[in-house]
Amino acid sequence: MAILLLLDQVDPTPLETYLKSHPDCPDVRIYPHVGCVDDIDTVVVWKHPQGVLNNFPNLKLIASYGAGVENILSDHALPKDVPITRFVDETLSDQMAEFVLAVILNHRLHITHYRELQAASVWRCGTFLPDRNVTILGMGELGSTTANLLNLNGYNIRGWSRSEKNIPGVISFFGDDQLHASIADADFIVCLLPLTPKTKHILNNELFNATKKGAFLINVGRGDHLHEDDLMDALYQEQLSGAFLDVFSTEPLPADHPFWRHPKIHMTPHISSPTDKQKVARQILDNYHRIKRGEPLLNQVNPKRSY
Ligand code: NDP
Ligand code: OXD
Repeated sequence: MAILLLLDQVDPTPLETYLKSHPDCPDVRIYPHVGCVDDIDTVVVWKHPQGVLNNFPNLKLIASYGAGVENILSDHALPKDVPITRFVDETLSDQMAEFVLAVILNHRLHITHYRELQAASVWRCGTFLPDRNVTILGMGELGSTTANLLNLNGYNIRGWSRSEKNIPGVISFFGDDQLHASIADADFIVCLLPLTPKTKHILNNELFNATKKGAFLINVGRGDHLHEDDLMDALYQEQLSGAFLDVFSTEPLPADHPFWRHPKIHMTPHISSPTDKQKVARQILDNYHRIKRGEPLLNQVNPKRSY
């Protein structure tokens, strides 16, 4: 039997090498070089071409290369009853927490702004922003680790999730009714939600107007969490003071997209927490063997919840 790597926008070669470095690894193939479709019992996917997962009659496992699974769950030809796993990992959570802290510090301490002044040979001193209220939307693996790191650094944290949380130093808000209350005092809104039918375009005018004027948005979840026109509007109206975006509805972001040149938008190309290939390789193999032994899987997704 064989593992098929179906990865878009990710070089499959390092993952193939890490997988094959383990003596318990079966045959590995890289799409589109599938060979006999009957051999494929596991697929590893990232932004895979929609519709292809149905081509493998002996498929037993769909493993996401990353934490987000929206691309898998929205596949119209997703084989029924094949378990789906995702990447959950301490390093992934720690990287994200560090990234969000860095974005907040950059904004409060005006680091990027001083680089711009340097380029113009301008000596001008400002003061640090006092802003320390952070609301994190999504208090799962990444959100809760981010909350803990920010809390240790003296930030006041509110977290919003589906279910109530009991995390020391974090005020928990939960359910649709408490969304606006969770962001009412936010200086920073951090989106770490999964993309689901319920969270699509959750970062919209209604939400921006429920926060205090001048809040700063950080989207490290998914591009489709954001209603792009509403962001442009909120920045123009100064309801938001700025936005840091790591994820976009279309990736790579088209060259003519207005975000590229917007003075209040700071962007990175979906790098806030990359998958560690060595670690994901081990998780994939562990689940491969769990399936064979009929054991419960690590980090199995619940499709009914959509994340
Ligand atoms: P988890 O599944 O661990 O956590 C998701 C959180 O969102 C949970 O707290 C969940 O609530 C909450 N949630 C989901 N739906 C709703 C809803 N309708 N209303 C309120 N809360 C909701 O996910 P991770 O923390 O592992 O990852 C989050 C996302 O981060 C990924 O799906 C991915 O899109 C993104 N990501 C981005 C990366 C990047 O490089 N930019 C890297 C990795 C991930 P509850 O706890 O009650 O279930
Ligand atoms: C992920 C990502 O979901 O990198 O893991 O976006």
